[in-house]
Amino acid sequence: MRALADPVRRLDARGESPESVAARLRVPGGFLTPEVRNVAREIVERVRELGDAAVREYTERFDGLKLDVLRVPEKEIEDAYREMEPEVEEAFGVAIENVRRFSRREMPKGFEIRRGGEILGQRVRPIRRAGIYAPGGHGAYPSSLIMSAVPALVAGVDEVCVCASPGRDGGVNRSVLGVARMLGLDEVYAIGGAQAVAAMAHGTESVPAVEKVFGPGNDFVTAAKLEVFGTVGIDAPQGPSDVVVIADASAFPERVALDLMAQAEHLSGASAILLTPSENLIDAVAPLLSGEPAKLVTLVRTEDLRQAAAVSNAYAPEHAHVISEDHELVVNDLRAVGMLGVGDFSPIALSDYAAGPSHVLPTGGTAAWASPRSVNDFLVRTNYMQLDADALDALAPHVSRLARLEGFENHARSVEVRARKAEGKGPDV
Ligand code: HSO
Ligand code: ZN
Repeated sequence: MRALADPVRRLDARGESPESVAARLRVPGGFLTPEVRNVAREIVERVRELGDAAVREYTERFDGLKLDVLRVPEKEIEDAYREMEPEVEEAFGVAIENVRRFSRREMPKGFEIRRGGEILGQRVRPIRRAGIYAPGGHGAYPSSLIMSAVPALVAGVDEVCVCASPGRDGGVNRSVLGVARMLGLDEVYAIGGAQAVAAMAHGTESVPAVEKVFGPGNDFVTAAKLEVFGTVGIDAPQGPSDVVVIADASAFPERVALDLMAQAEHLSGASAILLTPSENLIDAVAPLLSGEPAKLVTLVRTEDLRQAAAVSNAYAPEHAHVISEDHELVVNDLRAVGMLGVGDFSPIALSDYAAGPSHVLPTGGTAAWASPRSVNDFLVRTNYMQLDADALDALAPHVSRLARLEGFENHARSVEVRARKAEGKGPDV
C-alpha cells in the first residue's frame, strides 16, 4: 500500500551510463515552447512600435491594472523602505553586504604586457546603463534584485533601472521597493513580463533604453530576452530551478528531504534530485516528502558516489549539494555546477538568500557552458596595442604574408607603408 501512496519518483541508475540517466532526469524539449516564444515576439514588436501605449495595454491585460504613470514615485519607494520591519531590514542588509563582498572579490583587473617596443593590454569598463528585471509571480523575489543589482553597482554601472511586475493589488511588491531603496536605486518601473524586457530594450516614452537586460523572470521574460538580443545585450537565459543532492548513508534523511523540498518549492517546472548509493537513505527520505513539491522530486539509486558525481556532471545542475563522509572525492569529480554546497552545514537556501555567491545561476543543463551572475556580466573588455617602429617592423612581413594569403592587399599595404625595412623609409626618415 505504501508504495502506491508514495508519490515520489524513484529511479535505479546502476549499470546505466551517466548520459542516459541524465536524459531521463531532464524534461525533454527545453522550457521555452514555440507558443511562449511567439507571444513574447508579438509583445516585443508591439512595444517597440507603440511604446508606453502598448505597455499599458499589456499591463491591463496581464496584470489587470490601468496604470497612468509607469515609473514608481520616489515617495512610494521611500514609504516602502520606512515600513520595513527592523529585523527584515537587518536581514536584507546582511545579504547585501555578503553579496557585495563576494562581488568585489570577483572584480577582474585590466592588464598590460610589455615586450620590447610593444605594449599589449586589456581594459575593463562597466556598461553605462543596465535594466534589471525583478521577478514576481509565485512569491516576490526581492532577493533576486539583490543578486543582480549588487554586482551591477560593484562593477560601476552608471545607471541601473529596475522593472517589476505591478501585481494585482496595484503596486510593485513592497519588499522589492524597500530593497531598491536600500541599494540606492530610484528608477523603478511597475512593468512586468515580456513588456518590461521590451520597454527596457527598445525604450519607450517613460523608459529610456538600456544597453543590456538582465533576468531572471518567467518563461515570457526569458523568451523576450532572446527576442531583443542583438538590439541590446542579455544575460544567460534562466529557467526553472533545479538541485542535485549527492549524499551517502551518513546524511540525515530529514535534512536531505528538506533540501529537496526547498528547491522543489519554487514549483513551475523545478526539479530536485537525490543521487545516492544508499537504498536506506532513499527509503527514509521518501515518506518525508509531501504536497506539490514532492511531485518534482526524483530519488536515484546509484552504484556509488563516483557514479553519482558522473550523473550530476551529465545533468549539469543549477545547484549541487554534497553530503558525504567523503566530500572531497565527490567534489573533485564534479564539473558542471552553478552553485555547489559542500557538507551538511551548507544547504543551498543559504546562498539563495545571504551567503554571498549569487543565486542567479545557469539552469536547465546550461551549467555545462554558462556561469553564475557576476560583476563580469556588467563589464566589457577593450583590448589594445601600442607598438613602436621596431615592433611594427618585426611583425610586418608576417602580417603582409597572411593578408595576401587571404586576398587582402590593402591590409598588407597598410602595414608595409609604415615598415622601414620593407619600404626603406618612414614619414620622418
Ligand atoms: N533557488 C532560486 C533562488 C531563490 N530561492 C530565490 C529563494 N528565493 C534560484 O537559484
Ligand atoms: Zn530557492
